[in-house]
Amino acid sequence: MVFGDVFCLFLREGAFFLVFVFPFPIKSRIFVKFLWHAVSGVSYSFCDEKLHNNIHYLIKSRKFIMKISRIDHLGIGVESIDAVLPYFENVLGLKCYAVEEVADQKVKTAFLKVGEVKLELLEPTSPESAVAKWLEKGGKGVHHVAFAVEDGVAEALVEAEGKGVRLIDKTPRPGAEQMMIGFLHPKTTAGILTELCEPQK
Ligand code: CMX
Repeated sequence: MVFGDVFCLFLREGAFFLVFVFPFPIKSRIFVKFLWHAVSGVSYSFCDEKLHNNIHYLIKSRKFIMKISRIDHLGIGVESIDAVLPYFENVLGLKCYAVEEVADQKVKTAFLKVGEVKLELLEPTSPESAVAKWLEKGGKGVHHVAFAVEDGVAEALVEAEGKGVRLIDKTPRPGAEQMMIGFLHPKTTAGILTELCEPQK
């Protein structure tokens, strides 16, 4: 056993002891979050990625089930935003309040609000775009459901992976509307391409 292995073991057992065995019940959510960040920060520096994820999960799994506060938006895949916008605006009476290109996803987006929930029309800007491929294979209508997460997308992704969900994004990345986003693979999410999101800090 090299020093690194012993150190990782110490970290893992230490985290377990602090969270599960520590005689005083840890009531404070802030304290647990602080602890989690401290241990995960150290584990990230010294351990391999899998062990780091295990440490994250171990600590989170005690109490933290990701907190979904609402559906942030429904992503709707379309060939052309201009072609479908009249339906949403002139028939449903919704208003498009923003158009934005998300270059790394190779899509143009248009946003409309329905109460708290947004509709995100997604038009591919390249045949390489995930949305273009989905449309090409006959996809129509709702492309993904985006849930707003309160406790952080990074943490939610780690938790989801720890529970057997396949990640498309290992870490959060910038999406439209100044959100940080992460996708879960539809094969492990009841067939629904799932996005987790939170406002960028
Ligand atoms: N909803 C449900 N299932 C979907 C899907 C979707 N939107 N897109 C693909 N799938 C299914 C396919 O039907 C396929 O199922 P089968 O194997 O049974 O045929 C499977 O997932 C694999 O699909 P694929 O066509 O082989 O395509 P890829 O594996 O290349 O990509 C996916 C699929 C989900 C990984 C990819 O589309 C992706 O990374 N999506 C996330 C990113 C994204 O959609 N970005 C656009 C949104 C931009 C934004 O909101 O900011």
